[in-house]
Amino acid sequence: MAEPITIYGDPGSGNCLKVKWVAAHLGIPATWRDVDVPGGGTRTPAILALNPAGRVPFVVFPDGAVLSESNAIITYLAEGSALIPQAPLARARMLQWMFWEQYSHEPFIAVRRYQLHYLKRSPDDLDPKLAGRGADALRLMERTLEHAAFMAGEALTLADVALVAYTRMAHEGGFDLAAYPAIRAWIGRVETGLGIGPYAAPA
Ligand SMILES: N[C@@H](CCC(=O)N[C@@H](CS)C(=O)NCC(=O)O)C(=O)O
Repeated sequence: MAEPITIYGDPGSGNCLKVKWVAAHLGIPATWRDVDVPGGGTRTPAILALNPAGRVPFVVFPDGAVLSESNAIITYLAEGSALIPQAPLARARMLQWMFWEQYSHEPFIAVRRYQLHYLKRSPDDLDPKLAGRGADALRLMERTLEHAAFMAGEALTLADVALVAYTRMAHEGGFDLAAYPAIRAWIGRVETGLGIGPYAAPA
C-alpha cells in the first residue's frame, strides 16, 4: 500500500474537509493531523515551518513536499479522476467555479460563519457586506442549479466539492437555505456522490 499523505486541518473548516473528502473518495491513503484554528494552532513554530502562510489545510507528501491551498490540493489529488472533466472547456468551467468560490463565496459565507459561530460575535457587530455578498453568492448558485444537476454541468466535479464545503454550513453563518430549494437538493446529490453524510457540526 502507498505511504499515506498527511493532511493538516481543522475538522470545523470546510476548506480542510474538501481535502479529506477527496482523498477518501479516491481511496488515497491519508492521515489527518488536527490543527486547532480558533486556538491559534496555525501559528505555532512547528506549523509555520511546514506552511509559512500559517493556514490550513496543507498536505505533506511522503517525500516531504508540502502543498497548501485547498483547491490546489484537491486538484492535485484528483488528477486523472472523474472529478475533473477531461474536455478543456468543461475543465475550465470547473475551475471557473473554484476560483469564484475563493473570491466571491468563501470570503463572505465562511467568514461570517467563523465570526458568528466560533468568535460568537453579535450579528449587529458584523460588516453588513458579509451578509449581502454571501446572499449574492447563494442566489447565483441557486440560478445555476435550477438548470443543471451540478455546478459545472451534469457531473459531480471538484467545483461541487469546493462549493458544498461552506454552503452546507451556511446556516451557521446566518444564511437560511430555506429560500434556496435547488441548492438544498444539490447538497444532497453532492453528499451522496462523495459518500459523506449530511452535515453535523463537529463535537
Ligand atoms: N484559501 C485558503 C484559505 C485557508 C484558510 O484561510 N484557512 C483558515 C481555516 S479555514 C486558517 O487556517 N485560518 C487560520 C489563520 O488565519 O491563522 C484555502 O482554500 O486553503
